[in-house]
Amino acid sequence: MIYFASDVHLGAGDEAAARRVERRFVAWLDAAARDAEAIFLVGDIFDFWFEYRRVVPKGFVRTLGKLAELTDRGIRVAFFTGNHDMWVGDYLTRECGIEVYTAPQLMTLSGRRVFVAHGDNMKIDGQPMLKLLNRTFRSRTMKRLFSWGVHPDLAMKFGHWWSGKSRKSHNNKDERARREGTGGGFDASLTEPLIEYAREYAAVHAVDHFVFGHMHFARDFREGALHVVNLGCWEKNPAYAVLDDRGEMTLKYLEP
Ligand SMILES: [Mn+2]
Repeated sequence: MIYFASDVHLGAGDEAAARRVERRFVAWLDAAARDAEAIFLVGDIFDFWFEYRRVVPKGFVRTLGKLAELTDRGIRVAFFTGNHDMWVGDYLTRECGIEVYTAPQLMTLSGRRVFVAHGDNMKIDGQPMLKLLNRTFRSRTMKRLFSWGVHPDLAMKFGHWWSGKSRKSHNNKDERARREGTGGGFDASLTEPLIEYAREYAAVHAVDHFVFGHMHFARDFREGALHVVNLGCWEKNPAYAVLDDRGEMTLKYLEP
């Protein structure tokens, strides 16, 4: 079995809330590890992460310890960076044995072609400001500037402020969707850009399943041969996906 989860946003909110989410995530990892051949973490696992050559952020010990334990046992762990944790360096690989991917991947898993991506930076041509921000934050210069010019405590303070702001704007979108009566408190149309991306990609590549995070809305979308799974966020809409040995992919919901 291969498991997929995203948008855990470890470290978000107050200390008690963050600890609750982390315990739950570690319990989920434990449960998955019973029959997991691989675990795919599809972005925004950390609400904010920035690592220096010799310094990593405080916290996350339960998660890091568990991930190291799983890879020591021979379970493959693949980590895709999201827009909140794009600054992951080589620490997770060297210390925890995790494979890190910074770009979307088309992989063969359980005999199926599976496209995996966090889902940020896709279909955002109509949003020049977002495009510019993405480019700035991803640039090597920005990373170097932070590494050498900003005290770690200050960098973390900025990062948490920025992450909180970004999550809030996401939540406001949900709130708007609720007011406009799309129901359930979440708006399925949020996932449309990614579904559109998948449609276009599938027109020129053979893909059995698409897996995305980012939109914080769990959705299992099928249209003819197209299958797109959107993983939910752990704070409000927790869900994960399982790819079984026959190559079937299923979205499973957890209690919010
Ligand atoms: Mn997210």
